[in-house]
Amino acid sequence: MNGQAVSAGPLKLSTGANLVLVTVEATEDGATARPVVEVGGRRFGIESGRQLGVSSREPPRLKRGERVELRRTFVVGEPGPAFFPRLPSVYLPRGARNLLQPYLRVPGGIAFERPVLCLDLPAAATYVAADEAVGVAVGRPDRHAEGGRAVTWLPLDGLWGSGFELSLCWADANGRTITYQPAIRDGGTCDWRHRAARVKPPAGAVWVTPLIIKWQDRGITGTFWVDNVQLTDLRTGAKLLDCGTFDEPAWGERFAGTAGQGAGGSRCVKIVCTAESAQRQQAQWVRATEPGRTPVKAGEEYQLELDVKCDNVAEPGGVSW
Ligand SMILES: [Ca+2]
Repeated sequence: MNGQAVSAGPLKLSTGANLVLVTVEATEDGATARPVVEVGGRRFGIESGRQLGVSSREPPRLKRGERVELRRTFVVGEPGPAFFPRLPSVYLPRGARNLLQPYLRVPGGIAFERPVLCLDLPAAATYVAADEAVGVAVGRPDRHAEGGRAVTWLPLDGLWGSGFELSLCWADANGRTITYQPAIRDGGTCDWRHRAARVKPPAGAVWVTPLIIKWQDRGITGTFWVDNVQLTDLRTGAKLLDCGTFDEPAWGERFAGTAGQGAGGSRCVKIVCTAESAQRQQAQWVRATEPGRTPVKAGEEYQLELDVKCDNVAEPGGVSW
């Protein structure tokens, strides 16, 4: 546990991330391993990353002498009173629908695999629907009654890490910056994955320029790769960026892109954040020429897309959502 050998039996979890790693060796052919950790009266399988009884995934059958390593991370929040509401009991009108906004602190440096949110309510209250406006995609709910409680497991398909950011720099008619809008964030460790976000220009914006950035003063470390950045006008379907693959001739010789490591062996942007550069800003504008701004219209909606890959991208403070 957390790199230290411990005996089987009660484990003491500390505040923050607790990595439980179990090494299993099969003593006969066809053996399976299903280690279990019980936390707060709930049993969690180490192998599946989900609560037992929820996942139908079967543990692998092992050959005699075969060894496997199974692991799972438990994150324990800071002890203290509930953030909201600061009441021992909350009364809700019968028949009412109420919006519950969880504030979950996602520790930096943890690569989440299939995170699931457990919503444990009194039997009189049931989960209705998820509002994805907060930027987290919620998968199909798995609901069941459990000891007079209504328990719902919600797969969080879009709980991303942080450290990499695609920021949109919006500018007015004079080219003056109005704001930098964080549009897509990612982190942890992941192979190439496609990310998309819908955005609208803020008041007064007539230009936009995407910026790939690792912000300064946040202690961010790790390496990320970015490719195929595109901005689409959702009304007309027009693709607005002409330099988002980083392979376009317009980039010229002076562009320090990384050849051969992008999608399909193409050129991409690679940013390496070391401990020495952790407090420095590292960034790349998505524009092949100056000023390279893209015109936008007020009131229109745009889709921003990109491919990103991360290797151990960690932001010590993590992110909340
Ligand atoms: Ca490329």
